[in-house]
Amino acid sequence: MSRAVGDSGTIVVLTGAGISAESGIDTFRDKCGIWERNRIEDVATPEAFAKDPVRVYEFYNARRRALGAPDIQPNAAHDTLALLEGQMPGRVLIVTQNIDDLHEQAGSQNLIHMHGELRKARCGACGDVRPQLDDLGPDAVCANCESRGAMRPHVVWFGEMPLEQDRIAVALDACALFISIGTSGSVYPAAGFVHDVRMLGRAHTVELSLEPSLGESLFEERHYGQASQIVPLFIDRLLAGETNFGPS
Ligand code: BJW
Repeated sequence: MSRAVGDSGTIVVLTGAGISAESGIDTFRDKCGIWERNRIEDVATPEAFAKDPVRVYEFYNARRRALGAPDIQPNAAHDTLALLEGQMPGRVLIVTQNIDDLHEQAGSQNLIHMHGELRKARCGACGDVRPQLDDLGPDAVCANCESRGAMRPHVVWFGEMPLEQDRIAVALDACALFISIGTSGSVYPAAGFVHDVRMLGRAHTVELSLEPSLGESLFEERHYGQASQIVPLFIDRLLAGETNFGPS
């Protein structure tokens, strides 16, 4: 039986790099994306960090510095999702694959960073996670356990377990509406969420992106264009009650 979003149904929004593209943050797999300039094996695996930590530190330091530029601001898609949460308190969860903090800057509060956060560092020895606004390097000392050289970017590399999977699974299980925004659908487990939701058969599934993802055919509703345009359009319709996702 499907659930109506209009009364008490919950919404899970999965976001990817595409939602931040118009804010000036590079995507990974588009033309001129991050993986065209860097090999994953060199910068985004635990093995890369073990082999050449300085290179990996510098990869993330450069991205952290870029994120701090004054012109990097949330765009209308981030803003609209924060507005949606404000209009439907307690009923919207954003699960972002992004390590930028543009959702927070826009005002979203119920948010999971499943691939970590660029502005945090984690101690590999004790697991302590702290804000990290400056460059990180091999001499950093953990403020909790005082280990030297164990601090790493608080990000999830290939082969590592994404964060808060249990909480995400509960939310996917309960949701009435699943919206995927600006992700290519190439990285698991996020790429499999739409399949998980469809298997349960209770939620309406929507893809909003610049172009069809690898999982395109699993979405019941699809709209393609710039996130700053298509996300506000879709959310406006949702808030106006102009969408009908099934009987309540
Ligand atoms: C716009 C737009 C605009 C542009 N408007 N749209 C099952 C099957 C096969 C493989 C696996 C599997 N399960 C696990 C794996 C292995 C692996 C994996 O998925 N490999 C694939 C390559 C096949 N997954 C993992 O290793 C994950 N871990 C895991 O599964 O653990 C299980 C485990 C079990 C037991 C023990 C241990 C572990 C971890 C994945 C970590 C991914 N990390 C990265 C880097 C994070 C830090 C960083 O940022 O550096 O996360 S990789 C990178 O890809 C980053 C992103 O979050 C992620 C997804 O990318 P995203 O967001 O989709 O970006 P793009 O560039 O791909 O797409 C952008 C989209 O936006 C495009 O579609 C554009 O069209 C669109 N767009 N402009 C709207 N203006």
